[in-house]
Amino acid sequence: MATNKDSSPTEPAPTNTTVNAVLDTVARSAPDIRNGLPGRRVAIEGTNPSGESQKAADVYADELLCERIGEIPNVGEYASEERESVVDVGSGLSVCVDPLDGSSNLEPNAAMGTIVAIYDAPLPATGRDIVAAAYVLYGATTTMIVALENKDTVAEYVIHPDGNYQIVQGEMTIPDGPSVYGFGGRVPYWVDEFKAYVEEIESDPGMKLRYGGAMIGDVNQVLTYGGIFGYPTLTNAPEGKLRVQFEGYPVGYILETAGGASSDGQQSLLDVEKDDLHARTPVYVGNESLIDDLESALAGRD
Ligand code: FDP
Repeated sequence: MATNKDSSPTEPAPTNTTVNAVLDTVARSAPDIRNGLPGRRVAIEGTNPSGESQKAADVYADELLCERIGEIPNVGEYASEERESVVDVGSGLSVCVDPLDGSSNLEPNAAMGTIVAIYDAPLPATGRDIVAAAYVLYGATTTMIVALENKDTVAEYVIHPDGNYQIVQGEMTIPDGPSVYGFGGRVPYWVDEFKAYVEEIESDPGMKLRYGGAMIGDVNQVLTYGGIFGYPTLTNAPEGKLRVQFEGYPVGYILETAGGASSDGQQSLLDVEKDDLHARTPVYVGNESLIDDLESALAGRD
């Protein structure tokens, strides 16, 4: 692993340059990840740190991103959902990656994503340490959604097969007038207050179910059409399934930057504080009015 030879302890790290380099690397790596999927759909022995089975593609995407991001000057730490510990790659910003979000969609050949969160703090960081977040969506085309600290809008890029990319929307905001919803977890394990909330959503004739089983695909539906996505607290898993550092903070940051809201059921996802790198949290993102209603509904819990 290359270390950061360019940084000097006496000079502040050029944050914008580093953030841009990380995002550029992720975008240019997306076709390599996509091209690496055929033949890597099989499960391999062992599990990731959260106890979930890994596909060969999960490990491939992680190793590729670790090597490339680790070479970027002023990146200090790299962490991924697929490895137990933080990798020390120099000094500077910390980068958290979910290399292949929704990899159980590999076999049915449905959408997946790559998520990246950049923090100006050692890991595990807080949601308020985030300086940029992005996700690649491997759908019918490959796109990338980017939210930056120094801008208050979200941009969408199309990534071409050669790794070049171009902006298609510079100021993407979540539309008013929500129309889609999708919630994960087995329904029998939803808490009663959440079930009642979902019934309200379903009774709205303007709302349609959109659930594809990969968070990034489902979140992008919400960012595109307006609505709500949630992977909720469950009676058998109060913290839900999704990971704070790798999934909760970046999607919360992106949806909030796009004018929407995020929540763990009580507060913004960006205010969730966990000490463990692989800690989980319930995740709800969408239009502010829907997130407000959700928090009110869950406030009724014992
Ligand atoms: P996957 O396990 O396929 O990687 O965080 C992982 C994730 O997918 C999310 O992308 C997705 O929203 C969720 O898990 C799906 O979980 P369920 O199968 O329980 O719905």
